[in-house]
Amino acid sequence: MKIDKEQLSDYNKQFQVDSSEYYSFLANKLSGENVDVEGVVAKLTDFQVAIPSWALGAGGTRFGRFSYTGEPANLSQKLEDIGVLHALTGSAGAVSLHIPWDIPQDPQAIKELAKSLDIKFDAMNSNTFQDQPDARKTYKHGSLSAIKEDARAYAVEHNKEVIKIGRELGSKSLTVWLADGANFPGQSNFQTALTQTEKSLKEIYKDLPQDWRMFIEYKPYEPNFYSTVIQDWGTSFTLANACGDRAFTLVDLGHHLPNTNIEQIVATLMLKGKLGGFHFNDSKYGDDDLTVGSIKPYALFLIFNELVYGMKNNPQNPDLAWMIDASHNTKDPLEDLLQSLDAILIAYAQALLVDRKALSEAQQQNDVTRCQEILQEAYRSDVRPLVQQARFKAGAAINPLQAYRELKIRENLVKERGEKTRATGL
Ligand SMILES: [Mn+2]
Repeated sequence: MKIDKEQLSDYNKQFQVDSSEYYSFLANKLSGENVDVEGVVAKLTDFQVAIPSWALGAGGTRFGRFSYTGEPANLSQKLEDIGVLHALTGSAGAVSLHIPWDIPQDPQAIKELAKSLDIKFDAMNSNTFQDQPDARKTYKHGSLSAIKEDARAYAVEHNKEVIKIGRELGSKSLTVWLADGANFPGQSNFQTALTQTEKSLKEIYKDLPQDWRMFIEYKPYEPNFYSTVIQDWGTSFTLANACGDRAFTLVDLGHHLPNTNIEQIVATLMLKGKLGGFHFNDSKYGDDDLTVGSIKPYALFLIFNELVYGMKNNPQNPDLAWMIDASHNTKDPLEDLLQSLDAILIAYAQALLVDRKALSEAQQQNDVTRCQEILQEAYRSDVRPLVQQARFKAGAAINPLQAYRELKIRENLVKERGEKTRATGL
């Protein structure tokens, strides 16, 4: 199903007056505080987040999966779902494909469909964390770090294949996340595993086209519970440096131990020009993959505060690849993604409002109270009118979630696809 602009502009009419009064009030207030309001809105309009192809269906846990009705049954339908999200929000203009779950059978047709929906192909994701039915080698004891040479070679070959598929589609980056690790002490030699991983990544890197980037994701535990080969940002950073200029660290919000200072990691990596990608989600305990901003919105704001600072002050760091990496066990996946997109833009808008000059002065004077107040002043601002204005300017829905429900999108998808379709994925 496709939403046309006219349908949305008709739908928006009922809110326009309210929304613009609300916006004018805030814009006046912020202009009085020397905020370039139009500049902020333009940045919000430009901000695009990739939707991963595995997030359009219901997720699951190791205890099971409950499908949602009207799930996309193939890649074209997944792109159509992202098209719906993009039409409603104006900020979901990219897809991140997972191989082999979403190998395009007809790359040209998929490219054309994506183009018609204004969707770009962001980072390609390889998968060496599970065996496929036709697998010739097993990843049971690791992939890029495996002690067996043939398993390593098989995993390297898979990543090269992913690059090949990505090239056909116009993607420019590869994300590598490894499940490799150990469940028990003594099971693997840490130094050997890291050495093998570095060798394997270098092999993949050799195959990386000149205009491509490689992102190395880290995670402290799960599915292995004693150790993970790429456990933290420092390990990823070391590997990225070993590979070369086009290899970067990727930060996934859920891939940290509780209370890790993620904003400081972001700042360090951007200073060193090595932050390549960013995966959004939220968590209470571990890699919970909950809706962005649903548990720790202040932490999200503090992270965005460093991202905004880095985007302005660190030309040595490339543009970032943004993606939502969440899972939806109980909610409608599209509603969940709309909530995440909203939370991302709200945190970004709040971070754009931080008075950096005043903050720097307060830091110079060691005025700790003032420093805290400056950040909280921005965080406590209701920036929703700015986000709504950005959407309105992009021809999207002022209130995407409400529009999604009132336009009965899920009901229409069920009518088109049936109750029992099931998205590919875990
Ligand atoms: Mn991730």
